[in-house]
Order: sequence, then structure tokens, then C-alpha cells
Amino acid sequence: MLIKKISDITENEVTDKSLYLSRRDFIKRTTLTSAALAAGFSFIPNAYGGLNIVKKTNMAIGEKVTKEKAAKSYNNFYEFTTDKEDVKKLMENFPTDPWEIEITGLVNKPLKFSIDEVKRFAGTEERIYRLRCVEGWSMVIPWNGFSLSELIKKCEPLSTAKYIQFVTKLNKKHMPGVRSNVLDWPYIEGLRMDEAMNPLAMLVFGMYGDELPNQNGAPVRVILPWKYGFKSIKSIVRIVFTDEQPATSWNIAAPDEYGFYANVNPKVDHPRWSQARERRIGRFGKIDTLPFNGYAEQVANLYKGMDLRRFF
Ligand SMILES: Nc1nc2c(c(=O)[nH]1)N[C@H]1C(S)=C(S)[C@@H](COP(=O)(O)O)O[C@H]1N2
Ligand SMILES: [Mo]
Repeated sequence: MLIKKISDITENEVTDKSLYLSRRDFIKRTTLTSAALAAGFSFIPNAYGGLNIVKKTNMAIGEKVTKEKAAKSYNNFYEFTTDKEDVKKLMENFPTDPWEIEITGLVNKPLKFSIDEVKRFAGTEERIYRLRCVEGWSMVIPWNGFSLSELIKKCEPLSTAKYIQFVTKLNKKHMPGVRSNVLDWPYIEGLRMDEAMNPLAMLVFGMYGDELPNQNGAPVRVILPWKYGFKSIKSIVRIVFTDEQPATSWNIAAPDEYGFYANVNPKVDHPRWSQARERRIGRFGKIDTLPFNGYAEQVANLYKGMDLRRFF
């Protein structure tokens, strides 16, 4: 068997089911064996960090992963505060257990799942993705979870379901930020169904091999690496399948500044600042922003024939 380094694993393999299965078995066995040897145990419940990772994909090849500490202490979570460095502390007592995700709207069976049930829908992967905030900074983060499509398939959406809406928990007692009217609460986001089904779209419950910290959206969020960070909604409690384009918090707040699509696009500036370059957290200077944040090959076809200036 040919053993590839993580850096050799290409994006194509996100969709390659046969490779996925063999790699999954392979990684499971090797991590167990080497970990077992190192620890001197015959039984290792979790092979890596707190999560059992069965597949690794690097979608930011050649780039340094952002320091874990930085990724976990510089956060946008407006329900708590607009100060990125204060989110973590303000969320210390945010209750995330028990937690249910409710699926409603245009589905065969409206369902409720606990987080533990959701985690068993597919093998937990690690995917290194760039995350580009609309404010002009970015990080490279190893996320843990699996394709959002795995959850969608479980819900059997009707053929009339053309969009999917996500809703963040609203907990007034624990969320001091919702006293401000900077956004409409709860925080809501949405995707077109084909965007949500794209293999890059990820349902995330961990990062750096461990459970998602509160400040990064515990217990479950989505990560959409080709879109500006505000689309990657945190701490989700409800998913609604609809036949109409759903409203989104940032679009309601400032429709001229934040569109529904929010695909990373260096050629379309935000009305108040350029989007051509970005500041990678932990690096000096700025780097060029890439169309679709570098994931054009995987997602550009979703927007064929669309005027990306109009549908920003
Ligand atoms: N519910 C909710 N989700 C949210 C936000 C928020 O304020 N509330 N901020 C978004 C923005 S602007 C960004 S850049 C990312 C930041 O994710 P991170 O803190 O894990 O890096 O989360 C997004 N998801
Ligand atoms: Mo952001």
C-alpha cells in the first residue's frame, strides 16, 4: 500500500469514496497501533486528542497552521461581545450540554438529534481549511467533523427544499451581547441547497483534535471555507429546509455590505474597505486574497453564469 503524507493528500479525495474508505481503515489501524505501543496500552479509546480522527485532508497545503492558542482566543461571536479577545472569557460558563439540533421545514421527517447522535453519522475527519473573515484577517485551522451533506442526507429533504437555514441558540441569560441591537437575534444564516451539499461544506464539532471550545462555536457549527467567516455560523440549534432564500443576520443589518452569498472575492470590495489582501494571523505583512479563498476548483461551478458583483 502506498502511504501518502498528509501534505500529499489532495482535495479530490474529499469526494473519493473508495479512497476514503481504505484510508479510513488504514489510519484507524496505524494510529491505534502506534499510540498503543507508545502508551504501552492495548486499548486506546481516542487515538488523537479527544476525538477519533479517521481521515486527514490538508486544504491549505504549504501553509502554516495557525497557532492553536490564537485560533481559540481571537474570536467573533457577537452574542457575547464585539471584542474578539473577550469572547473566550465571557463564554466560560456557557452551557452546551445537553444540546439538541432540531431539523424542520421541508423534510420527510422533522427530527431532533443530540450532539452525540449527530457525531455518529459519519467518521470524524480533520480538514485543514483557510478561514477568511470579511474584516480582513484569516487563519489556517484544522477542523474536526464531516461533510454537512452527511447530516442533510439523514433528514431526507423534500425535492422542494432549495435552501437551508441555520439558527444559533439564543440564551439571553448567558449572552450579554444580545442586549445590543447590532444584529437581529438569534443569529441566522443560510445556504442554497447545492452549496450545502458541496463536499467542502463542513459540519464541525472539533478543532485541533479536540472538542470545539465554546468560543469557536460549541457544540456544533458549520465551516464554509470559500465564504467570508460570518457565514460559518456557530452553536447551531435549528436547521430549517425552505423553498425560499432565507434571511441572514448580517444581510438584515447591512444589506449593502453583506450579501447572501458572501463568497470570498478579492475583486469585489466591501463598501468600506478593500478585500484584495488579508492579514494572516501570526504572520507579518499581508498576502493576496484568493477567489473563493483558494477553493475555486471545488466551488466555482456552483456560481456559473452568475454576476458575482450583483450576487456578492
Ligand atoms: N452565532 C454566531 N456565529 C458566528 C459569528 C457570530 O457572531 N455569531 N461570527 C462569525 C464570524 S464574523 C466569523 S469570522 C467566524 C469566526 O469563527 P472563529 O471564532 O471560530 O474563528 O464565526 C462566525 N460565526
Ligand atoms: Mo468574520
